[in-house]
Amino acid sequence: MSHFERCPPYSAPTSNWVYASFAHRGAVIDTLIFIRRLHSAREIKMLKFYFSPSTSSLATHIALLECGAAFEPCPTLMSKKETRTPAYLAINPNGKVPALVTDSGRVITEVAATLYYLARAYPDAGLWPEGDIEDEAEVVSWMSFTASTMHGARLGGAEALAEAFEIANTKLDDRQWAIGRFTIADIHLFRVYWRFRPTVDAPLGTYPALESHHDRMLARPAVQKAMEAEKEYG
Ligand SMILES: N[C@@H](CCC(=O)N[C@@H](CS)C(=O)NCC(=O)O)C(=O)O
Repeated sequence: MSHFERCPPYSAPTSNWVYASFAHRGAVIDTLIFIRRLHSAREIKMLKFYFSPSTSSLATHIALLECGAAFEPCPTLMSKKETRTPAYLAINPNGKVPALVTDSGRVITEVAATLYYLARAYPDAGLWPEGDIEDEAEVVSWMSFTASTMHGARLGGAEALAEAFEIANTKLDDRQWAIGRFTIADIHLFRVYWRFRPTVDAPLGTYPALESHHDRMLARPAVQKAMEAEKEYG
């Protein structure tokens, strides 16, 4: 059975228990109980999450886990060109992951938009600086910078990436987190730096603020869990 048969576009969710496919059965019982409790206390949301391991969608995966969201993983492997199949292009005509499909059947694409949706849909996770207009604007600023300047720099190779890392390092300065407190901006920034730091291959100490941000992110359980879960898919 192909992954699209398992995750048909726009079909109604059938179960709350699908996250189990991400992990070994015995190990997920506690998680399932947690998700059940969480969703009995609030409006039930079931999201479909289209992803390819270790790509841009890792940011969305981390945010899903930070939020304790119930979701159905829909692996869409770049290595098998599954992002370019007619079935997937019907979900995201841009042929990129991530994509999230909400309960209502609406498709949300682009890392920044998926992170924003999750942060607002799960306010208890505290990933969005609700109500402080300057903080909100700064999160948008960081995510625009990460998506365009930083991620875009990969097309220019190591030199362009190094330039973008230098800017990010200066912007971070002595802050622990991008806007001073942990938000979706940190998840986005981490994913791009993590993915492209081997390309730049700079000696430790070149980007001190970015490096400690990276280590701080790696210490978060949601980051570790997302990375571990994605190993299953190659
Ligand atoms: N601007 C997009 C970029 C997403 C992106 O580049 N995704 C890549 C993986 S890192 C992808 O899905 N590529 C598949 C393809 O080009 O076939 C976003 O922020 O979501």
